[in-house]
Amino acid sequence: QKRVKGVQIFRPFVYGSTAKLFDPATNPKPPGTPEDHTHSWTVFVKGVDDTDITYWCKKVQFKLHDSIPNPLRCTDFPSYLLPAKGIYWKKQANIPILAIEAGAPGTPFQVHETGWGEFEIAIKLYYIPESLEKPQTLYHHLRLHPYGNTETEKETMRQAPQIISWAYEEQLFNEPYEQFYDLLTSP
Ligand code: SLL
Repeated sequence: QKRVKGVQIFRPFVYGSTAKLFDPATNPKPPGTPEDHTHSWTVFVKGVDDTDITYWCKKVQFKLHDSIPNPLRCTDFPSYLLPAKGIYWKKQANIPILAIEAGAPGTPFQVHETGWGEFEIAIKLYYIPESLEKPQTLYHHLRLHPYGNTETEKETMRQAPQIISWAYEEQLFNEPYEQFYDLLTSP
């Protein structure tokens, strides 16, 4: 296996969270949700404009706060292979560890949850086997409450229907192996 010398490939993606306060009118609590949970939220990794990223990213693991049941959530197969849109639970050692939404290519790797507090989420990206790249971890602070540098920014967010905290990132593959380079650059 040879690396392609002097070549850097960048692939853009978006990661982050979207959170919504429970509200009887706009975001009712699903039955069985614990009393102290105040928000529903989603943490995700996806392509820019919902483009497919599974040609380089094979799976994503989300490490949630230890106070949450089964805090290690893994989306370990491309969601577009699933037959229909919906939430799927994968049983591993009889514990449902995977909640992903199936759909067309470009569907995010994501986890939906409910809770009451903000915390840091470790997001581990696994690359396709051909890449011979080690997984990489990035960190996202789950935002449930309005945030911002100024009172105006916070006030704007207070008016918004949900708290959005998204980041644009570019995955760098430095001198990729030839086989991976071909996969990254084939149309
Ligand atoms: C805080 N340091 O005190 C943080 C911890 C933990 C949030 C926040 C539990 C949800 C569940 C939940 O929301 N934990 O019980 O499933 O703010």
